Amino acid sequence: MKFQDNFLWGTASAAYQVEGAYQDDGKGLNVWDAYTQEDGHVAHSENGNIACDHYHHFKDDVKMMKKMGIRNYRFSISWTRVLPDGTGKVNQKGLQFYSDLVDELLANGIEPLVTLFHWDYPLALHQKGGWLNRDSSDWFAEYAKVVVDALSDRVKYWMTINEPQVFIGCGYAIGKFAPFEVHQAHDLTRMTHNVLLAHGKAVQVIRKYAKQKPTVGFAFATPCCTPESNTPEAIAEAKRKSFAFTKNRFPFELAWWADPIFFGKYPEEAYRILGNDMPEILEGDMEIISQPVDFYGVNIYESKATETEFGYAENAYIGCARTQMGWPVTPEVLYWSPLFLYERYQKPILLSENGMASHDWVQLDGKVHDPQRIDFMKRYLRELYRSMQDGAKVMGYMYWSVMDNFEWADGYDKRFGLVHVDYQTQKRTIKDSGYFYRDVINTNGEAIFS
Ligand code: GCO
Repeated sequence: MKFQDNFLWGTASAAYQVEGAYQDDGKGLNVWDAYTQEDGHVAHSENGNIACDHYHHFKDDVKMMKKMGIRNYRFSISWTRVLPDGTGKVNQKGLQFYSDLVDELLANGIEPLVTLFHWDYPLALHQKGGWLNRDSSDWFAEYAKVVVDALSDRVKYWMTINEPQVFIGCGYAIGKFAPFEVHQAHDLTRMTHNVLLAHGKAVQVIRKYAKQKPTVGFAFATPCCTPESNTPEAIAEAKRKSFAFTKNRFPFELAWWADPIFFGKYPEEAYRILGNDMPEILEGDMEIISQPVDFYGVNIYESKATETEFGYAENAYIGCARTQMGWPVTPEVLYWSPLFLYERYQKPILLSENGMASHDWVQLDGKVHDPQRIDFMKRYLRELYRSMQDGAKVMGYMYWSVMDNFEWADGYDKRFGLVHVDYQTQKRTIKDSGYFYRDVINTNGEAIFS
């Protein structure tokens, strides 16, 4: 039992979570840089100033990936490393870092997958209104062009934005992520519309200026519900809930963000529920937003099996295995979610993130034994395999994350990596799961069945 020959086996990271070097070589500040200097936003008042110092360790980090047999690496570009003010002047040294990283990856037989935006929004643009400003999509398109010009001779795979549900939801609705603001629906819908325009314009830029045929998508979060039983009714209900638009969940929904891209319109229920809070849609907007993409990138960690219209039925997971994040271990989500997404949007799925945080440490023998993560990967990947057998078209799987890193509001406590990072010394130690993943990749999936 193997995955298809061209299956993309990889791992993922994001600039702010790993790079550090937050003021080096002309980099401008982003909202995470700026606002996490204030205490109280992040656990232990930590920030990403240094993080894994990947900016200075990238060569060793790529060697480490090679040692784990990694074939694909999804990383993001820090917008303000490339354009310190978000637009205008290009910082050649910042651009060079990504060019060198791409070269290093390719020289080690690792295919790069680039995410243009993974939440580190330029401070200078935030001060001009950020995503509320109708010009924000043009700012993003300008940035996208700079990156595409510099890297597309070597980079084929592109993701525009990562989890808009989460950076708008956590950043501007509930104030948990930078810039730690709380806005009402009227603003949030406008931000959404500008983010979607930015996505669409970036797709246009990539298609127009890429130096080789690009494969373009995004990486979305997904509130995916799984059925409580295998009856047709339970399956239909899980599907309905997965794509439902509810006032309560807004703006964390799936269809709110994906329907405009694939169907050129917001969900019907959104008009009914949001009324006058719906964004202003100018002529031509929906055409820009619904530029064809090549794949549906999705980050999936857990099922929202019991989520109701009114929130979470907490007791449904009593005693259930949970990761260090407190997320229930629900591998069946990798069976149902790709099937539901593929059926609705008819695009190949890229698992752009999946993984777990656990209480890992370097043990007395100098190794990191993380059997839970190995078990987690087996269980989730077996379900993914089953999903593909039953018709979901899946291009690849990117384990989150290549190494332990800065987990946003949770700081450094939560360890998602295949590689352990000692933040005092920057020493890396490949965990048992990193070696297990090497076997998975080398056997094209067979190792998950042993
Ligand atoms: C996200 C982000 C990652 C997180 C990961 C674990 O999707 O939330 O892409 O940056 O670190 O998902 O929470």
